[in-house]
Amino acid sequence: MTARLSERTLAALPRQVARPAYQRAAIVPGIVHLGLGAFHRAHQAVMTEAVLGAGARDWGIVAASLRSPDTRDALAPQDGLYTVATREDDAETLQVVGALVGIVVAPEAPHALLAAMADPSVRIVSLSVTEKGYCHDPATGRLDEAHPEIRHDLATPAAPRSAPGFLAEALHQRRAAGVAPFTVLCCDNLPANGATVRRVVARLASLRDRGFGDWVGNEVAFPSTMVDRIVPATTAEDRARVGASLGVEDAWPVVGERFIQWVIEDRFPAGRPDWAIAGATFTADVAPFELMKLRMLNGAHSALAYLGYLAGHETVAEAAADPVFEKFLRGLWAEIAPSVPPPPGVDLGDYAARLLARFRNRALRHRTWQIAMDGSQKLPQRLLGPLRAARREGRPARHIVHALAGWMRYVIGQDERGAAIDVRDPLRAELREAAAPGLAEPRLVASRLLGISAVFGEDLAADAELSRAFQDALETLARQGSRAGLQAMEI
Ligand code: CS2
Repeated sequence: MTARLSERTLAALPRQVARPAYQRAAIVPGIVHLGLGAFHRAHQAVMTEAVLGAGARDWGIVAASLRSPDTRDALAPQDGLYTVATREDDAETLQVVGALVGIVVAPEAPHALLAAMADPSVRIVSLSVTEKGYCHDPATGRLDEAHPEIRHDLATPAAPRSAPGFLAEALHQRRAAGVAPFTVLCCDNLPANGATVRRVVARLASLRDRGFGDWVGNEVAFPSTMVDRIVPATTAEDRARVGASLGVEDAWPVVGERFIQWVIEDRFPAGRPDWAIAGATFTADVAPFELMKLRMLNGAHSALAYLGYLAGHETVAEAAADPVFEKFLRGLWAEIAPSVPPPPGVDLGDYAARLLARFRNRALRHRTWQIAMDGSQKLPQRLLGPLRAARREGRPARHIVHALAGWMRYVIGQDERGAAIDVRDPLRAELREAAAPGLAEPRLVASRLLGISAVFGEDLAADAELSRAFQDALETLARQGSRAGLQAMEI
């Protein structure tokens, strides 16, 4: 049996594998991170690793899984160590990261997690819990007060389940103990993510006690961030390949592209690591970076996910290499770009060209199915924002509408060969009900889905011309299929 990656085996790794350049035992936790997924481990943890490597000691990360014990079970026997494999086509580099100095599984030990968050040495609580983890209404960005986890957390605040519930209770404990609040650092792809999380947590807090809600709204900092690195779910093949290169087993490495970007609003009253040394950008205004990334990158990703999946493309790299899709992407970007005020020094044409190259990275198997998940939570900021801007300004939006119709076609739940699609979405029941008339009645399905206000708000369904455009697009997709439908688009 091969040995396992751990403190003990670290010294025996091949020379070219980067590893912690500091004494891990001397590191004190300064950050609690909620959401121990692949993205965090390849993004914020890597940037923090560089800060620790440069000599800072007080920014170790205690990371918490809010659901499953799987990552803890994989990493605990490895002393929290794991590998980041950076791949671009044929090139690969490996780095073992030591920044995770503690791992908690929230459902097993909610009190231990709260104690870590309430510890005065912790000055930042960061999050990557995906869009749906905030228990908000995606169309309005407000707390969904009927959400089962929110109802639970209001009934039992001292043993929460949701991310907002943990934030509210830990802040409550700090306030009661006279400890300054931590800064809440959202690392998810939400629009105006700092302000959105502030609104959600302050509302939850005020449902507990009005004065507490005001305190959260006024005294706690929620800087906004734009986060970017493509990090697909790790596969069995990735594990085997990384293990072979290391010479020891790593039960859960992560694999990502070389590109990494983090733009952070510089508002950390309790202090922060100097992530700039790892390439992060601190700025007063994240909004233009965030709009560009959510709309140009994530919007195109979702379009490729639905239309690509339907066309039989298993990965983004496959879809983006298909000339029919490339042409579609160019048309989509041309419609999205006018809704994006370019951040200082950025040319949107160059940005789009770079995105196409990133999507085509053959070394990543980023499944279209993975990105297709949770569309109801993603589409408002990715594609509906640009659609509203186009309608307001009288600009064409055929590609945007077609991409959204791709989602509608996808949630009908049957692929082009008649096989069932495993549609994952917190609104799955509602989507399934709306899409029930199925492929036989695409026009009806389009208007029923458009009527789901948690996704589309009230305004889009009221736009008669737009409703017809959705009906036409879904009919084309249902009749002709995704790829032939794109070919038939007269652009
Ligand atoms: C993707 C993102 O899964 C998805 O919805 O669009 O995870 C994307 O890969 C990242 O935001 C890239 O930074």
